[in-house]
Amino acid sequence: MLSTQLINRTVNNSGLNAWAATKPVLPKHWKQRFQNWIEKGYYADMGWITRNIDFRVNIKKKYSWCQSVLVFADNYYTPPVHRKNTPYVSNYAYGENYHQIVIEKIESVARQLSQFHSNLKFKAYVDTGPVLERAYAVEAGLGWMGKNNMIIINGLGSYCFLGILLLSEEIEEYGSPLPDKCCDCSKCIDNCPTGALEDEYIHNSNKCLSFLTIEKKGDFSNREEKLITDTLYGCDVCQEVCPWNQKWARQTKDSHYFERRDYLQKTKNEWGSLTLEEFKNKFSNSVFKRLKFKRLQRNLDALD
Ligand code: B12
Ligand code: SF4
Ligand code: SF4
Repeated sequence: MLSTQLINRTVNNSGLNAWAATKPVLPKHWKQRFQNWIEKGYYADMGWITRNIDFRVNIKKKYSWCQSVLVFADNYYTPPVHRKNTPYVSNYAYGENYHQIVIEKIESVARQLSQFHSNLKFKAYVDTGPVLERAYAVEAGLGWMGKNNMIIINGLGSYCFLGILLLSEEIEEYGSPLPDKCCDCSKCIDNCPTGALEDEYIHNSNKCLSFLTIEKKGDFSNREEKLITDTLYGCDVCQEVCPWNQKWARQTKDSHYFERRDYLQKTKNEWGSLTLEEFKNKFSNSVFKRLKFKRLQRNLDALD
């Protein structure tokens, strides 16, 4: 059994901002919600997400040793850089590749815990496995799920990466879902520039600027191109308008998350003159790398 006090201490040492814990098997309604989303085709061309459905909601399917799931939040927020004449780049792309940063922090927690439990088995994920991270975050009580599908954490807001740590030990205290604080608000739905938030909790990736500018392979259709307007990489509109972010979002203390801030304040022409060589050098350890040079050009061509 791992004590709450011990976990608190290791998390404080790691630089992560919050944690909560739950069991490895999610309540049944999460699978149902996920399947509805798939059936409607809201996953666009991310076919990989339709696989491993049982594991996404039940970690025991693959890791029978798993007794507990710790879910972490890492604040990455810095004030937005874009100006009127600079293409829009979302906040999470201002820094180094978050997968590596968050996973290192989580593994440092695991290593510290292992010093007290020599047989402890663990496995960390930050987008790196087929797990419904946001559903685990809700069940653990790390935050509540906003109507924009983002996990909003009390005192921090939603500009936080999530990551999970599977553990082979029981822990002293498990969390439970928090009360919803969206209440009558619908600002994220009303302000989504493309109508991708079709209803409360209903996110259609086919229309989402984040999907179109980051994940979509190949050329844009005419319909898609019209949606792009000023967006070069990702979208934060449904977070920017959220009253809870306006109240709670604070600059992260982790400088890895804002290393490229100034570099990203480029006009469309400046972006257009970037060479392949410069792209590779500047973005070798950035989420931009996922885009590849060709899709950066595609996005630039689609800008108004
Ligand atoms: C695929 C993916 C995407 C896709 C699809 C988005 C989506 N809505 O799922 C695209 C590329 C569009 C995307 C965009 C973004 N993403 Co993304 N994405 C993922 C990924 C890899 C899987 C998500 C997934 O499984 N989606 C499937 C859908 C069905 O699940 P869901 O969003 O949890 O949807 C739930 C609701 O529909 C809910 N539901 C339905 N009815 C009801 C009713 C009630 C009452 C409730 C409470 C819930 C509910 O049930 C569904 C099942 O869980 C996760 C990492 C991971 N492994 O979890 C990151 C992740 C979700 N993304 C993240 C981020 C930061 C973003 C962006 C902000 C990036 C950006 N700035 O451009 C945007 C935000 C868009 C948005 N509003 O969701 C973070 C979110 C952090 C947080 N605080 O919530 C994650 C967790 C990555 C990470 N490790 O930090 N993403
Ligand atoms: S990320 Fe942008 S396009 Fe996607 S749902 Fe949020 S506001 Fe809409
Ligand atoms: S904008 Fe309003 S409805 Fe949307 S997530 Fe924030 S509080 Fe909830």
